[in-house]
Amino acid sequence: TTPDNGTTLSAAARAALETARRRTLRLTDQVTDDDLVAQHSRLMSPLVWDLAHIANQEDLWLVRTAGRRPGLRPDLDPLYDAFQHPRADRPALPLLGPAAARAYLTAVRAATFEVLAGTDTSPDNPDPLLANGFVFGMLAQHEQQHDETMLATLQLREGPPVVQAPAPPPAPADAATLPREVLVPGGPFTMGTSTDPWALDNERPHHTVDVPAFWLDTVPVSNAAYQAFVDDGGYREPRWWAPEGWRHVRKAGLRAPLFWRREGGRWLRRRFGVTEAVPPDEPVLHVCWYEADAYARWAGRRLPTEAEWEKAARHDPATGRSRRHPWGDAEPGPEHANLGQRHLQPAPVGSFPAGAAPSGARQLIGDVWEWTASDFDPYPGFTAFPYKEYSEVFFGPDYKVLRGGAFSVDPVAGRSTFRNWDYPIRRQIFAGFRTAGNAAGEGRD
Ligand code: AVJ
Ligand code: FE
Repeated sequence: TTPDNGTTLSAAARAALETARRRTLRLTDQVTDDDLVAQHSRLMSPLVWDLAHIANQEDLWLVRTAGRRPGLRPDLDPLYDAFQHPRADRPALPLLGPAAARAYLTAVRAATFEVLAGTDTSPDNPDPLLANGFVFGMLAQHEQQHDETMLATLQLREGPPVVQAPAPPPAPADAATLPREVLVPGGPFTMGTSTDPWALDNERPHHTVDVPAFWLDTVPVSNAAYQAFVDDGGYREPRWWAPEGWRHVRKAGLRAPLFWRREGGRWLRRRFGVTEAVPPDEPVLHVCWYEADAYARWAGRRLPTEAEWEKAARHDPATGRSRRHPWGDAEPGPEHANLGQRHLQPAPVGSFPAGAAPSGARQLIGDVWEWTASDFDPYPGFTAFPYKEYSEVFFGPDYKVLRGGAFSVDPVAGRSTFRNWDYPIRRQIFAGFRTAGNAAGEGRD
């Protein structure tokens, strides 16, 4: 549950920063220096940029801002400012090399821990950046987001594998007999949070939203279900697609999810350097918003709105309260959700009965990010904190919201209020979806 004093939050911040750092190093320790500086995709930075950017943001926010120290390399700020250089241009910048980037990470981290040890992280600290250790939690979440980005870069990279992890456990026995959909009763619920200590600005403040009853898929859409859409000619049929989606399908020549390939009459899929038959019972992955939207229309369904998704993931009809997670307020454990890069793939649909929501929906947290129907907009009463470039500059119709987090996401960001966003054409993120349907007049609570 939520830690409630400075000591607990200090220890939690330290642990979260250490977990992220172990992952940062693990993701890159099998990668050669040439590979670290290479551009594996124009959509991504060279990995060596991510490494030094992680260090530079920590230098800026923890050493200089929280610690009021001169910092280690303020001169590097322009080079590692994501807004000054688009990803495609970053390989040409005079970046720190791999050894220098790693040394920068280590040096900043030593200073960070000195700052943390001297910081009052109790809720009473009048500085909102320091109260509850917020800025330390924010930087742990920042690093884990770049760990996810680096994992996406490694997925795009051609060549033999440089990351491995054990497969998740097989689906539980009841996975085959779950109802196709669950009913989420209508009525108001509390969306967002004003109290979660490390919730980011876009998750705040909490507010009441009246969500009519709706049906939601019990589990994410599987590869088998999605393949039925592909095999039915879904990518050749304009009526399933939003107009801009159809233009994109034509222009980009989309025929199936990213990393799928047709060979000898069957679908193969490349994952982290290994090619295998598409596993039918895994959630579909690497589809863009337009593909998710088209599939839903083909299936006679629609994507859930962001409010519907969050209600399904948090609202407890028995108490009227919004929980932190679908299963309750307990921290995510391995029995609840596939998070934290323990496995480098989603678990089969129907996994994690212990992580089910009150409605019976499973896998809302972990496994795959889920596209929602909604644009990335601020909640009523939103204030940018601590900087406009985290969320505010992205608000508007250009971005669609994703919820729930994938196997790539650390538990530090695996809460049901967390919001992710991307362009509706993007497929390199670890995104799938589930569908919804109206249930007018049914089951108001
Ligand atoms: C929230 C995943 C869209 O990667 O652009 C990283 C997270 N913000 N550094 C991104 C982020 C600043 C952000 N997303
Ligand atoms: Fe960043």
